[in-house]
Amino acid sequence: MTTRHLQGVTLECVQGDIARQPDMDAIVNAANAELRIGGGVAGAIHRGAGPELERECQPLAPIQPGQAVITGAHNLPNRSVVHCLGPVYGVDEPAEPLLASCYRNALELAEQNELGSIAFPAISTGAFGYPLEAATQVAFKTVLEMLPQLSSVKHIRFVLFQKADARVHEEVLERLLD
Ligand code: AR6
Repeated sequence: MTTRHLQGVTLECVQGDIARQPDMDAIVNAANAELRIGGGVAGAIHRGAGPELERECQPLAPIQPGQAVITGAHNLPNRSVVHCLGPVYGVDEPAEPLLASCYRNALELAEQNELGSIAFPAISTGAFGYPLEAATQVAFKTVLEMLPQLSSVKHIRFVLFQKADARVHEEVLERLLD
């Protein structure tokens, strides 16, 4: 686990399950365009939230790559879920700005809703095939660029399912900050 304090914001990388982050105001879903239950992160979040989440999502769908929408968290212990549609690697182009938009739009929604903390998974790096290290660089660059604009968000956590992925995040963050 890595923790950094930057411009009044705590930035963390932890190994864990995005659906088990009870101290976070918002958790981010690596969603599908239809905002339905799926595999990976979307499966864990929808299972934790219960069927009311899909019902709340339906009027907001479909969403486009790079877009983010916010809902309640239902049976999850958080206030909100931010649903981001990452790019399918090799299909939705240009991939880098589309992935960056996910992180930027999610943070903007958190600000608009006056949330203090938000946890991200590694969007697009599972079923959507984005190489992990490249995706990690986009994620951290975008978050670091956003830091001066944040006023309500004071705590950003990256939650990686696998230990090796958490290590890649720690290494990329160290390199960017050196
Ligand atoms: N907590 C944290 N990270 C997780 C979890 C979890 N519970 N489960 C998986 N990961 P993915 P995508 C990691 O596939 O690539 C879905 O079926 C995983 O190891 O969830 O954006 C949706 O319905 C990987 O590194 O999201 C969409 O159709 C990362 O989270 C599609 O997959 C993202 O994996 C979205 O694909």
